[in-house]
Amino acid sequence: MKKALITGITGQDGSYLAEFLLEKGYEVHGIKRRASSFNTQRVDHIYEDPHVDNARFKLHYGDLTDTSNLTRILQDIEPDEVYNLGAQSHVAVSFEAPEYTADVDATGTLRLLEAIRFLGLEKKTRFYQASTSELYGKVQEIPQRETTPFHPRSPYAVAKLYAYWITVNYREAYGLYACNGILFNHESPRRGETFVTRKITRGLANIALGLEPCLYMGNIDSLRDWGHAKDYVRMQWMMLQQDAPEDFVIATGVQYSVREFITWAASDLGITLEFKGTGVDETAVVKEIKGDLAPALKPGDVIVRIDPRYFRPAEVETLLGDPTKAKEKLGWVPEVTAREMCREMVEADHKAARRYALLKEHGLDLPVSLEG
Ligand code: NDP
Ligand code: GDR
Repeated sequence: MKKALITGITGQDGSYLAEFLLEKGYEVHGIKRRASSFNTQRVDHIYEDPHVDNARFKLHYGDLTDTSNLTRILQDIEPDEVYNLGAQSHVAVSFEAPEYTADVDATGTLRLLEAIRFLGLEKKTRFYQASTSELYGKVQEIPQRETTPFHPRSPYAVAKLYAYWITVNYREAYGLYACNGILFNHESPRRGETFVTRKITRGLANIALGLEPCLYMGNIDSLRDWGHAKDYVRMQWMMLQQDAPEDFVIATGVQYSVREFITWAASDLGITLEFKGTGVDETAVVKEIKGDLAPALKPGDVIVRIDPRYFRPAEVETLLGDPTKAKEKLGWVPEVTAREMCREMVEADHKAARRYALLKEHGLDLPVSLEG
């Protein structure tokens, strides 16, 4: 039975990848951080009681900032595959916590690679690095492919640039089977609540049911190439099953604006929006409502406003990937479009909002965070 170790198993991708590998028959080990309250919601449904014989899903306490801890876990498991998905993954937060982001995202990757080498596992263990389209930053070529030069625009992207090159370096210097997946934005109902797509689907669902008054956004002209996380974790595994390690761009090849995503999400709630004004004074106003998904709203309500605090000190305005290499060499094609994914996310968030609304109706109020 193959063994995999996933850092970042409690995150969006980690949870889908763990499900995927369990279905493939792997023994799946994950590193989770100690937190003051439960942080395993995304993997609770696949958790197995460690007292049960032949449990194939195992969690270990650890942190990418802790070398001895990583080394010990690798020594105990001797995994066939390591998926390094753990990261301080929020671009805006990386401007607030640049040093921590570098420690986890850049040095953390080095710690893992060096532990593999130190333990003499470089001929056994294959390594996947969660690289990112943020490396392209101020884009030099449209669309972006494996050969497009990098120009990172945030402490997050600069940290990931180090992680990208140290992965290449360990492949070239020590013959490690190590690959970078240069993944463009991918989302799902499990996406963290402060990333833009989830902020929109969750925010609008809450507003539709009267749980929040308004959604405050940053740069809604930003363009992204959005795919579905389930499609993208499949590709992470495929990259480690080749004869020789290579780096791949994973994207859909289609780009939309944040504004379009807001329009879709509203439309999935039966709301037609009209954007009015410009710049920081721009708002989105309810023009028409169909169906019964948005009982708290009426035409004329302002439900989206711009708040400059969500602007970034340096923005990545446009990203569009060219996944030709992944298609030609690995036969990978994304199955879910951004439009379909938006609908799935709205449905999940509307269901959760209905649950909150019902609890509220019965006097069991729950806090609805407006942070994003
Ligand atoms: P998430 O933010 O959902 O998950 C990040 C994971 O990393 C969580 O499990 C988190 O733990 C863990 N983590 C954070 N800090 C540490 C640390 N110090 N030590 C150990 N683990 C830590 O990210 P995604 O699932 O969306 O992304 C997975 C990876 O892919 C990340 O590296 C991200 O940068 C990268 N990426 C993501 C893309 C996307 O569009 N989703 C695109 C390209 C790259 P906890 O739950 O405790 O916070
Ligand atoms: P990104 O994702 O920065 O591309 O990084 P995010 O969803 O945070 O932002 C996408 C774009 O939307 C704009 N935006 C806003 N973003 C947030 N979070 N909140 C807002 O209110 C808002 N308004 C507009 C942003 O400015 C940006 O242009 C994600 C992460 O998953 C990274 O880890 C990953 O590497 C990249 O995708 C690829």
